[in-house]
Amino acid sequence: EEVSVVLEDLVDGNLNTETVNEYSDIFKGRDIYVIHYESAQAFAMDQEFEDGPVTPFLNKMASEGLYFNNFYPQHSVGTSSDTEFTFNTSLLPINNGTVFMTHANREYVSLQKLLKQEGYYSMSMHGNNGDFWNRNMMHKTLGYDRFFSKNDYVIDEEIGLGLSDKSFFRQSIEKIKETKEQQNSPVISTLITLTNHYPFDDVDKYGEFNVGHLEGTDIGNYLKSFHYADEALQTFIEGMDQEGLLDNAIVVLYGDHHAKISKSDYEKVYNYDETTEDYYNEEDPQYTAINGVYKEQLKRTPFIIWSKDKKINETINTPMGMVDALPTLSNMLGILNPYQLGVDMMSVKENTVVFPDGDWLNSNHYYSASSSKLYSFNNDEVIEDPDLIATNHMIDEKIELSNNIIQNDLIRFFNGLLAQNKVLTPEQRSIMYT
Ligand code: GP9
Repeated sequence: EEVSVVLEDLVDGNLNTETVNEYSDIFKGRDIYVIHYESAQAFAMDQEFEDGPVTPFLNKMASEGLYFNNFYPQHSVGTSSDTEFTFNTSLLPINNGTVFMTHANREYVSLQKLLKQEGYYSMSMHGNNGDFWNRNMMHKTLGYDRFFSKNDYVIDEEIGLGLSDKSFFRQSIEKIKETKEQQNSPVISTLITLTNHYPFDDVDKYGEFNVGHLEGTDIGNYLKSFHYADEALQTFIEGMDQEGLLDNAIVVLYGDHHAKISKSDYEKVYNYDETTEDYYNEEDPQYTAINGVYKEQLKRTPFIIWSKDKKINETINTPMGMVDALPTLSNMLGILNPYQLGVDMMSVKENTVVFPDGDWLNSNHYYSASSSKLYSFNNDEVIEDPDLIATNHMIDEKIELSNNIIQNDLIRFFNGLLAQNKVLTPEQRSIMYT
C-alpha cells in the first residue's frame, strides 16, 4: 500500500515536468565543471575590509553568471555528502541517517547517469580519503566513471583537513586535461574542495588578509579561510582558461552547507560601529538582532551557473533549495530526470524550500518543525496561518516520499517496470497495486 502511494505520487506529481523557457538547452553538450565549495556562506560575499572584499573572485563570477542569492542546501546529518546526494539526484537526503553511508546500494537517477546517455564521461575529484563519507562506493552508485581521491594526488601542501585547495585545483587541471585528451567526448567533473572547513584554525596558512576588528575571532578566521578558498577558485578558473578548457564549458558552483557560525559571531559582523570602534548594544537603533529566522537566512550559500562566453548577469531572488539544482540545470543541458522533487527555477516565481527535518521556508515565512511555529522573515514574529496544517501535511508527504524512494529502492523498482514498457495508466496502476 505504502509503495503504491509513493508510485502514484511519482507518476502524477513528478514525471514529465519538462518545461520550455529561454534557458532550455542553452548549455547542451558543453563540458561541465561542478565546484562543491566547502562551507561557503553567501553573507561572506558582502564582507569587505581594508584589504578588499573577502571573496572578490566569487563575487565576479556571481555578477557575470546566473546567481541564485536565496539558495539553501537541504542537508541532514550527512552534511557534505547529503548535499552531493541532493545536488545529483534532486531527492532529499534521508532524515534518519546518512544516505551515502547506509543507502549506497540503491538505484538512483543522477546528473552523471543522465549525461552518460548523452555520451558524457564523468569524474569526481577530492583531496581527502576516498572512504570519507563512503564516497568510494557512493560515487560509483551515482554513476561517476572515475573518482580521483587522495591517493591520486601528491600531498605537497596541507592546510586544515588535508591537501590544500590551491594544490588540489592545480593537480586537478592536469587530470582534466589528460582526461579530455583521452576521451573523445564531453566531460562532467565534480571538484570537492576541502580547505575552507571547520574549525578554520590553520590561520597561518591562509595567507595575509586583514579582517580588521574581527582579527582573532572565530568568524574572522572563517573569513580568512574563505578568502584563501576564493584565491584558490581564481587559480582554478584562470588555469583552466589557460589550457583552453573553458571554451565550451560551464562552471556550476554551490556552497555545500553553512560553517557552524554562532549567533555571537554574527553579531560581531552586523553590530560593529566603525565610527566608535565598538559594538552596538540592544538599545541602539542600528542594532541588528540575529534572531532565529535571520540566523536561518544567514545560512544561505551561493549557487552560481557561469560560463566564460555567455555573460548572463542575472540574479534570481526566488527561494531555491538544493533539490532545485538538478531540474534547473537539466533544462539548460537538455536532459530530464523523471524522479526529481525540485523545480526548474527559471520556470517559477515562488518556491517552497523543504528541509529534511520538516522545517520549510518561502519568500516570507520560515516554519520551524521543532517549535511548530511559523515565523515572519520581516520581524521574527509568529504568524497564525489557517492553512498551516494543510501545508505541513504536504511538506511531510514530500519528505516521506523522498525517504520512501531511497529506503525502498523504488527507482530500481519503477525503472524495472518502465524497462518492461509498463508505463501505467491510472486504471492499470490501480490494478497493479491491489
Ligand atoms: C571531507 C569533506 C567534509 O572529505 O567533504 O565533509 P563535511 O564534514 O563538511 O560534511
